[in-house]
Amino acid sequence: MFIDRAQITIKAGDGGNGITSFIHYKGKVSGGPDGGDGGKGGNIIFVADKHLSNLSDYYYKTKYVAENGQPGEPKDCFGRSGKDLVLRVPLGTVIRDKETGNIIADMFTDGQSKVVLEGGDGGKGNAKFANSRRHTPHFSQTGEKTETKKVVLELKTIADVGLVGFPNVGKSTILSKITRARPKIANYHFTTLSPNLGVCDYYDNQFVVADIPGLIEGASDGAGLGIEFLRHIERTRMLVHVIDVSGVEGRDPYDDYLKINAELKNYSPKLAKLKQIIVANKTDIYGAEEKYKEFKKQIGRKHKIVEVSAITGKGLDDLKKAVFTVLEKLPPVKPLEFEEYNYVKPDRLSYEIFKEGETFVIVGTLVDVLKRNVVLDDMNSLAYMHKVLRDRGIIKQLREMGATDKSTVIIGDEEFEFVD
Ligand SMILES: Nc1nc2c(ncn2[C@@H]2O[C@H](COP(=O)(O)OP(=O)(O)OP(=O)(O)O)[C@@H](O)[C@H]2O)c(=O)[nH]1
Ligand SMILES: [Mg+2]
Repeated sequence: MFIDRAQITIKAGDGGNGITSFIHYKGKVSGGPDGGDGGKGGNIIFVADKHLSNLSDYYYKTKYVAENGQPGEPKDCFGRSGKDLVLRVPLGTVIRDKETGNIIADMFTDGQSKVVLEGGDGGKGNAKFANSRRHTPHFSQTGEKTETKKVVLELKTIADVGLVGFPNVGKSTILSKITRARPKIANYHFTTLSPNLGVCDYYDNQFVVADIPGLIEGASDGAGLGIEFLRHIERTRMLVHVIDVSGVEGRDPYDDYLKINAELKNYSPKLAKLKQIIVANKTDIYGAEEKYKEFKKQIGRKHKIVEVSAITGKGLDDLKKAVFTVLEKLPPVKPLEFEEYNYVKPDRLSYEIFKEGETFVIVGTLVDVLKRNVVLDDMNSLAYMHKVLRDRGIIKQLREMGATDKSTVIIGDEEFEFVD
């Protein structure tokens, strides 16, 4: 099955807990703390892979969880880190945050990788909390817990040229003649159900052509196969608008032209504004000549028209040349533009408070941040720290845990008197 959109839930690994342990000698506790740190949780990493053509894997399996970090061990041993989970996606996959709709990444080039979720940090073992005043800390830090995230994967094919037109006008036939692609071709509507890609050689140059299902009037309201698949030509540089000028199906070529453009515009005004070359196809059919002349007049100078017969091959070299001449003047396909995404862990500023008699020890990532930002002999800096402690509810929590004027609060390597 061709799947070009999927919604999955991802979660990076939790950090392993640090542990509390003391040096044992012949079965007796004899010494200082030796509890090791927990390992880091595995990341969720997306990688673009040119060998993949659609997102079907993510349709069947929708939950992806990276491995957790292992807890620390005695003798100062670190817990093993969780393995990263690598999710391979086809080129052109756009990853979005389900909740905000923001683009997280556009997986544009083969091998490109993006860490979308970072594993939780391991907790520190009690060995890390020992210092000159605190020889035997009886506490260790828990590993950082990670949260799940829902992301939407959407394939937006990367191609230079998009073939558009009514069903059965010969789009797939043209692709099969100017590239080595072998799409299904048949004399009925909606033969093509998912995009086909082909590479067209033009002397020493190459361009990628995307053939998509046919459009009909009302497609933007869901008629026929709808307009969803237009996302596959959304980032093309130009369109080749294929018209059956023989009128064998009883429609008027110029009317077809207007209707397709109206549907393109309904999907996206930007898509409708892309440069178009018109291909007048099926000119081998009896009576097509007359209709073509009329059609050419109606199009006037709006677009370049190339007269072809995909069946006999007439005009296909002219078509390649016309397409290449336009492409030459256009910038290459570029990744989507979006604000750079950097995942911020929700509990980046986590902390825990441990009580040891009249002493309260605050540990956690918040402490690391404070340590970096606070200059101890600077009054403003200390006031800032007090504000952070108050804003985060830490002062309140300390009071609830029984802190009084006589209590000592330890933050990192520093001791403070508790001031309410
Ligand atoms: N006589 C004639 N028949 C053609 C020509 N080009 C395509 N056909 C025929 O038209 C029919 C439809 O061709 P396709 O290439 O499948 O058309 P399509 O536009 O891809 O159709 P959908 O995938 O349904 O949108 C097939 O029977 C082709 O053999 C042509 O230049 N002349
Ligand atoms: Mg087709």
